[in-house]
Order: sequence, then C-alpha cells, then structure tokens
Amino acid sequence: MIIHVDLDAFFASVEQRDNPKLKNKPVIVGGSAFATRGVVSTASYEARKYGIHSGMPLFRARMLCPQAVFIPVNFAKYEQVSQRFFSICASYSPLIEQASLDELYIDLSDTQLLWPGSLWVARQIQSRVQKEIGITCSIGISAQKTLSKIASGIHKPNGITFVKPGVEKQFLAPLKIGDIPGCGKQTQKLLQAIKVKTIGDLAQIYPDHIMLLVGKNGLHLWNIANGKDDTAVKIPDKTKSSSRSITFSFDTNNVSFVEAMLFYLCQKVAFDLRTMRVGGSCISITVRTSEFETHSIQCTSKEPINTAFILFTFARQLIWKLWNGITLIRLIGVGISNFHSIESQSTTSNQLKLGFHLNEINKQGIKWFRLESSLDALRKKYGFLSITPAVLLNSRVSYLK
Ligand code: TTP
Ligand code: MG
Repeated sequence: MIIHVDLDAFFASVEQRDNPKLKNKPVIVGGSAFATRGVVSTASYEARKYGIHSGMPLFRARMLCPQAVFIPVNFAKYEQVSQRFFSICASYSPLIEQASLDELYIDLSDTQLLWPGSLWVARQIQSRVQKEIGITCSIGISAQKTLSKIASGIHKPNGITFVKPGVEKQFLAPLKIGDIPGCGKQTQKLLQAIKVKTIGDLAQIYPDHIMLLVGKNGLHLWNIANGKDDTAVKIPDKTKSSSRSITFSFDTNNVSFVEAMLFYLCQKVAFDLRTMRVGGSCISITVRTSEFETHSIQCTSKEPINTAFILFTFARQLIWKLWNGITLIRLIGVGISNFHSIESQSTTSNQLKLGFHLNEINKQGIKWFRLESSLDALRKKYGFLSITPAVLLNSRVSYLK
C-alpha cells in the first residue's frame, strides 16, 4: 500500500500554531513583509470560505476578506517544520518520496510485516504530526500512487481516506476530471468540450480519442481513470544543483543594492554547498526585468567553489554581462551545479582538503573558507542573519531570511 500525506493549509496552520490568537480566524499567508504586491501562498480554512485561494493577488484577498490577518511568508520556519514532518513519516518506511514541503508518499510494501496495517500507520502519523508538530494533516491510502494523492484531498482537513484494492475505478468514477493531478485547466476544457466531466466519463471513452485530443498525457489520464497506475514511489536522486533567488517588492536599478543582494544570495548558496559537503563548478545568474523578461547566463570555474567570496567574484562578472545597470529589475538569482564531493578530493594536504579549490583562484581562499565555515556554525545555531557582512546592513535587510 502507498500512503500520501499532505499537511492542511500548511503555511497558515503553522502561523496559527505559533500565535494562538489566530486560531479559528481567517489567516492569509503571502508576500514579503514589505511587499505591496504579491499573491496568496495559502489561506486558512476559515479564510477559504470567503473564496480566497493560493495564487490570488493579495489586494483581491484583502477586498474579499478585509478582516483576515495577513502574514508574510517565512520559508525558513516552514522548512524546519517540513523536516520534522519528513522524519516522523520516515520512521515507518525507508521508501519515502517527498513531493513538496508539505506532502510525501510512503510505500509500505517492504515494511508491511512491521506494522499492524496501513490504516494503523496513517493514524499514527496523524496523531504524531498533531502532537509533535502541532498541526493537522490529511492522508490517502491505496495500492496506487496517484490514487493515494487524490484520496488524501477528499476528506480535508484532518481526514483519512482508504481505497480498498480492487475498487479503484468505482471510487474514482464520480470525481471530477480536474481531481486527477496533471489534468490542468486546458486539458479539462478540451475534455469538457466532448462532455467528459467526471473521471467515470473519462474511463469510458477510447484512449486513442483522448490522445488525439490532448496528446500523450491523455493515455496517462485514461489509465488513472481506469484504475491502472504503476507509478512507483522513488527516493529522489541526490541534489545536483543549488540555487537561490530574490524577488524585490519594487523594481530597482540601484547598483549597490543589487550587488549587495547578489552577495547575500551567494552566501546562501555557498552555505548550502558546505552543508552538503560539495563544491560546484558551473555558476549561473538569472535576472528578471520589470517587463518580466528573464535572462540567464552561466560560466564554469576551473575548480569547484564553495565559498560565497569566490562565488560572488564570478556572479558579479556574470551579472554585468546581463545587465546594463539602468534597466529596472525585479528578480535576481544565483545557481551552481556540477558538484564535486569535498571528501572525494584525492589530496592528502589538510589545507587543501579544507579549501581545496581556493588556493588556485585566490591566495586569500583558505582564509575565506575558514571564516565562512565558522559563520556556518553560528548560523546553524542562531539563524542565518545572526551574523552578516556589513554591506548587507545598508540594504533592505527586511527582505532577507
Ligand atoms: P498545498 O498542499 O497545495 O496547500 P495547503 O497545504 O496550504 O492546503 P491544503 O489543506 O489544501 O493542502 O500547498 C502547501 C503549501 O505550499 C501552502 O501552504 C503554501 C505553498 N503554496 C504556495 O506558496 N503557492 C501555491 O500556489 C500553492 C498551491 C501552495
Ligand atoms: Mg497541503
């Protein structure tokens, strides 16, 4: 059996948990602290009654429900909660796939003898998530991955939906085609045009007909509708790249501000690299203009990089190839890929092991590596911004997390 677990109104539930005054109130999470624009990330179930949903512009949500409490997104906090959520679920099976911050699949095939049953595991997870994290989740259980995901959405919030093997098709028949993940608005329109509204309708037409209409994905949807799905739960490959970006709440061409933000992103990326004990050698920069044009550029360093100082020297050169310092921009991003493990360096020199790449690029390299590694320890204990280069103090630190 495969279990799909999805946290209820995730960001909003975490905010309600942390501020008891918000319990049972409409809470809308979205945007940054100083954003004048932005969209709803999520809304508490109390706020959803007013028609508010993810992706809606914040100004519209304010119009629909002025009495709601609006809270900016705090990713760092939700990431921490997400990690605890994962570790609770991982104690029931090693075959676990995290699909997003708040949802994951657990395949119980190899561990079924360990537990009294999949329903028992689901109840355990629900009660532990409630007790240990303080929020609720909804769970779907079936013999198929996609079906379990559909099922977890049926009795939200705080529900468990169990679909017995053998009755998949009957269970799905009355549901809307839009309930199948991957059946987007466009596909729904095309299918509705031939009077296919429910999953049962979809199951009954010829697969060739659907494929003609919506392409290859049609066959996948038809199989799901007919209770056929052999998609496996898979442990994701190790991370192969790392990237960070910032959307400003106003468009800017302030060079020192943009460079300071670029340096900040480099610190975030380098911190992630050191945490993973890797260095990367393919550096990329993304800039999105106020006109929503997105430009990217990349380069390769001779040696793998894992310090913000070196990464920034590359990133700064790259951004000036993309940007004239005049065009207004709304987003910048820094990415790095082509990872090399630090442990796999064949050198025996301690110094090179520590800052293996840096001597070649810059005589100061080792110093930077040592400095930044010491900052890592402080940041892991007290938060990323507990210590920061002075250059960021002059920028709008309110953006940073
Ligand atoms: P979802 O699981 O889709 O939504 P949810 O957990 O808020 O509500 P539900 O009870 O229906 O599961 O997404 C998880 C989180 O991801 C959500 O709390 C906020 C974030 N998110 C966005 O930031 N933007 C989006 O458009 C969506 C859909 C989610
Ligand atoms: Mg959710």
